[in-house]
Amino acid sequence: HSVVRLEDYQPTPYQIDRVSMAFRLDPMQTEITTTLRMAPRQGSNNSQALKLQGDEINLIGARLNGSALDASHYEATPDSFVLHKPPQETFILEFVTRVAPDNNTQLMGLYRSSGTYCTQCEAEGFRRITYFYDRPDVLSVYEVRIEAPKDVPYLLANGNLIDSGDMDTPEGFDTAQAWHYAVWQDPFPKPSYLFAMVAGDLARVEDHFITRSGRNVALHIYVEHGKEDRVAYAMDSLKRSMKWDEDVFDREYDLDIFMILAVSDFNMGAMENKGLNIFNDKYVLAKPDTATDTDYALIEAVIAHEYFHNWTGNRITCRDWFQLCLKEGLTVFRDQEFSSDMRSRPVKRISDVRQLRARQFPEDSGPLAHPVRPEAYSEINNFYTATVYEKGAELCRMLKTLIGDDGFKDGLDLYFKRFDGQAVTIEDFLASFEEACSVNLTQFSQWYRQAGTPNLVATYTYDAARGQMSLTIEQSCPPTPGQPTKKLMQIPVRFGLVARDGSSATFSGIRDAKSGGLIGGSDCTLLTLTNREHTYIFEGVSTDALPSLARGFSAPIHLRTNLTLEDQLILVLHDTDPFNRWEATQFVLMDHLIRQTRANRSSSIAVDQPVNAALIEALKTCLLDDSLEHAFRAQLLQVPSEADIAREIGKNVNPDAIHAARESLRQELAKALGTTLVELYQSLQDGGAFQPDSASAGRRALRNGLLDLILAAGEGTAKGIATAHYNEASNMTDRFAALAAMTLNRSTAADALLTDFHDRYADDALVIDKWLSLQASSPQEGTIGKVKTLMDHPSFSMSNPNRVRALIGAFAMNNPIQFNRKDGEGFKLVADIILTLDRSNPQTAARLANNFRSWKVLEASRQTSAERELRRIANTEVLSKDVADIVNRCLQ
Ligand code: LEU
Repeated sequence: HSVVRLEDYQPTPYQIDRVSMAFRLDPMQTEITTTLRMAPRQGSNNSQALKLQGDEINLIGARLNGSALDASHYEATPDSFVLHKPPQETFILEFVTRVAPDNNTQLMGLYRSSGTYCTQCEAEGFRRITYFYDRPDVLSVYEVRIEAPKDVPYLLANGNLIDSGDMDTPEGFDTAQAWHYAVWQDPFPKPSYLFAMVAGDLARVEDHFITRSGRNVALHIYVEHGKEDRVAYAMDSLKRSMKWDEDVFDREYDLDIFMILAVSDFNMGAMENKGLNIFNDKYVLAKPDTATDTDYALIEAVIAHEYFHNWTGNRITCRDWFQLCLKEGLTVFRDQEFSSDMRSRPVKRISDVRQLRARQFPEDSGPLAHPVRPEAYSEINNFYTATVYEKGAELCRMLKTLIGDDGFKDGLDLYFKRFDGQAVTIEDFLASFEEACSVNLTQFSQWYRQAGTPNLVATYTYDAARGQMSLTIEQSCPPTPGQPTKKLMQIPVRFGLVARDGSSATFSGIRDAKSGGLIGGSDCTLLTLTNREHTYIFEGVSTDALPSLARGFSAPIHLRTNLTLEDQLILVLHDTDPFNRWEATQFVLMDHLIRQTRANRSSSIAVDQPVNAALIEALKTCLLDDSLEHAFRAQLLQVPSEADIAREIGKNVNPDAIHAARESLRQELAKALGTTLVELYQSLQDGGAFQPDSASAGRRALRNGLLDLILAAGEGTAKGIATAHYNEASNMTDRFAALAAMTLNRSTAADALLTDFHDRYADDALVIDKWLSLQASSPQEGTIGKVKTLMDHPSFSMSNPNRVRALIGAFAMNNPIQFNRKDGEGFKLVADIILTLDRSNPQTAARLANNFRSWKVLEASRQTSAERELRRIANTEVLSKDVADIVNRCLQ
């Protein structure tokens, strides 16, 4: 398969400034007439042929300047259209193409979901509708006419509705059926990936938003009939996003209407098409008895993300797909900031870092590692990754840390002003900050070019006699595919000092040990690493103190320090940075887990390591500290995940030993904390009506986290508590938490409640997804058989990506011991499904294949089984480019 390279970028020789399209809708034979107004691009070599992209295009006819083209003038295949002698001034090229939306199982281009016609064009779906320069640097104004029978009442596209009405039934259609049409015009030039068209028999929920300049924007959310009562939170999130973007980023909405459509068949989360966002319904629909607090938070974040794209993505877009992080990294950063303002900033930071470590760190340390701005790809769909999105967001956050809040605002304002209406690069983005803030970001830009998570090693010593602390920090970055050696990075390290006795520690200034130069005064909170090694001398340190480093996770790095367990426990209790309090807790827990895992492996009879008594005391203190948010305390209770532990161990991983270590730690913690857990649990009961706000969600999170830990100690009285928790729950958050805790802690009551849960929600696909995921995540030996059985369950469907992710994705992602089974059956099951799914939906199949990315860290026998399955996939005769790319990179 051919590789696309950043260095080969060339603008197109022709431009397309106007596109008009007419869709005559039919499930099996939609006819699309596309008219392109084109002209040679100024300064381009005009002798070049005109070559447009297609993908499975069925061409019915082509016309140039109104006359039919005969076959000698062009060459058309399903994948491309070449016009041999294109005119040298403005010309009109017209195509008639035909597609069958009902046969489109890839869910790219025009397809139907539960009867609704919809489109998905990012990244390269538009070329499945018509021939085009299907790349983000070709910006055109679109006018779209949609014709359909009247039993398809809503006809939508980007921009503003400019005309609609009745029409004659077109020739060849049943004359008993009346037809209508609508015409939409989008005044903003856009790339083809932002095109959208929708038609369906839907329910519409309406609201409006008045922008700060007084524009009244109609807000419409379209859902399946009967789901209208699940839209309120999405609508509320949208209005809050619109207001927040005005207040915080000075960005106002620019059309008179903003529409969202929720569909049940969607490959990804959601799509920011101009004025007409299309969403996976999972990120729109919520009511208290079907959605959990996590669902509510995700809806808020995804609604915001897609809305924020209107400026970061749509008004200013990417020059090419290598620049994907330009819009995605920045927009994730923006949605994270929004959620932090709406909810608890420290807790949001903790959960984002958990995500980053769970999804991005394994990517960055394995065969699929790539820079935030990659330099080559063979299938762009495979680069919608945690690295581009989440690490991309971290780079924006670091930039803000380095140049300060005001500088960041100035740089962004310049970026918006200078590049509005353009398709640009990361260099353009960084240049805005360099110019606005007079800084040099050359070294910083390495973050976009180099893959891999940098390692920092920090060593401190405290000299009481001189009142000095010396702190040495060394950086390195491991090799990644194609990048054996790395350049030094610019790394912001936020810090503070924490006195050993918990009082506040001050210092008078910081000097560079080598040059003696002053780095900062008594108010300094940021160290900026640029060399391989720095030694800082803190002078006038008031009391025996510890450094608290990388506060708020100030860079996406892996940090080792010479802080002892005792030192870390001081941070657990006294650090004023909530993130580092949590981080210190995780450190102490991880230390135990690593030792326990080692013990489990070295002897056939596992010997439980004693849990650090001071840790138990510290946890107890935190749990009972009412000055700490509930949600924060809930985070402290969550033991590092099995994947976290595997990553920390890094090689020769035995998932069974890790699982057992984590189980035994949870059990020991639960026993040691005993009544503290139960009493706190009981005090958190709440009788009021469900509210989705952050404080209420935090209280539920703590109560549910406590229940989970109580169950870990063994069934005893816990079974009764958990069963009551399930039965008496007044909302999905609590009911599902009880079910999950019982299932994952192997309660004997779990099976009966799983059946009850299914029967209560059998008709509710999104709730049944939770039921599927939970069973696939169960560590029990029988899970693999259960997953196979569930694939035959009437609720499961291989053609719906949400179902596939719920069952198979959860098995591969959330069930380390069953997916990585020693007998290889877990790998085999997932490989079989990848191969089956690849025939209908390669994009979703490739996503599943990503779960093999950490196979090389496993112990030898498991590596062998994983490799066997990867080779079996790679050697399959008919394989999509998507899956082949992932599997071949995994094997490299
Ligand atoms: N641009 C989308 C997003 O907001 C992704 C797309 C591929 C559906 O993440």
